Amino acid sequence: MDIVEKVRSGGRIGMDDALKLYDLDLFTLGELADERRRALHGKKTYFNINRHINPTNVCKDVCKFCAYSASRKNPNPYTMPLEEIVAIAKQTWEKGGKEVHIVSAHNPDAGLDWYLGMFKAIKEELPDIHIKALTAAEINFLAEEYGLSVDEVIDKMVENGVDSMPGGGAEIFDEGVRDYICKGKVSSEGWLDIHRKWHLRGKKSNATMLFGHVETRAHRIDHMLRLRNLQDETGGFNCFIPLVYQKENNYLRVTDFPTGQEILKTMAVARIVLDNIPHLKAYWVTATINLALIAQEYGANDLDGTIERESIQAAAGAKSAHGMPLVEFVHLIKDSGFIPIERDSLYNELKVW
Ligand code: V47
Repeated sequence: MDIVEKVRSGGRIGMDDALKLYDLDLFTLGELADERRRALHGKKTYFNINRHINPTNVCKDVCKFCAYSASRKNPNPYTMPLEEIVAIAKQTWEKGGKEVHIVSAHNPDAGLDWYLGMFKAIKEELPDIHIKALTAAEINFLAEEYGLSVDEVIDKMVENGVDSMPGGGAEIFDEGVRDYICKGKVSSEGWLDIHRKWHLRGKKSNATMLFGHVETRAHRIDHMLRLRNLQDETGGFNCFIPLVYQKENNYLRVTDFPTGQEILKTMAVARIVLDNIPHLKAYWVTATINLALIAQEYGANDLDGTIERESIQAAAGAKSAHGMPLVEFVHLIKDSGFIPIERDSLYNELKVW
């Protein structure tokens, strides 16, 4: 059976077949991914009204791709006081935002109470806001720094009001690439195990993949297959988010960046390989809004949200420092032929725009 027939018959795609998918022409591959997307979601494109908060950029780790950490090329260390974080969450809620997405660096001076207290303080003021916070890399850092087990950190997250986990810190699971780009950070097995433990509590999370730097297509597929295996076990991933590497102000020397075609192919392959993860996010911050809109025809059914402010990828060159106005966002989705669906953080539909 050729690869096109195999996908159409619903067969599971392994490494060799996924490499063959990449070798298809873009339009055939796009059609296959779009068939999968339409079967799952029709023409719906999901987004949420959210705010990213990055409360500290002081980091003990030294990931080569990172332009955000204050110890690298960004010379402005900051750690927000709890009141500032709560004030941002309040502004978000007053403007109709339903989610705060909180991701920090690994700051050894901030203290466990600061890391967890911010969630409690937000929930005391805003009991109904959804807190998506703490990547597996941060959880691993907190466990190591404060002599706790991962389960103990997770207990504290739940007690303090974290609702779901973002997908950051996954980077690329292949150990050789991982050692080269972010040695010392949570291991691939560690990342997967933290999500496994979170899912076993009945909680949901996302998964990212940082691509377009030194990895090969096979490394990307290996990354997807490891996620698919865990998803078979737990069913706890809501969404997969391929993050396109941003090249400015960091120490990762890359000369060969992915073309728009390669980015769209990666989206399409992800939609087909990850047959058990319901949502595929084209994260406009790193893919650019134009390519994210086209990615809707290559398997993507989620565009993240209005974001408002973002500091991690903006430091590396992404045009995300000031988010995206809601009305413009909705019009862009409609004008590209899709139905904008405002969702909550767990993909319940809130409004058809
Ligand atoms: O893990 C760091 C990435 C991630 C760069 O769960 C970079 O819904 C590109 O995880 N170029 C954090 N990316 C952001 C993240 C995320 C984003 C949006 C939605 C969700 C979700 C999660 O940012 C890190 C890292 O992979 N990152 N530096 C860079 N130069």
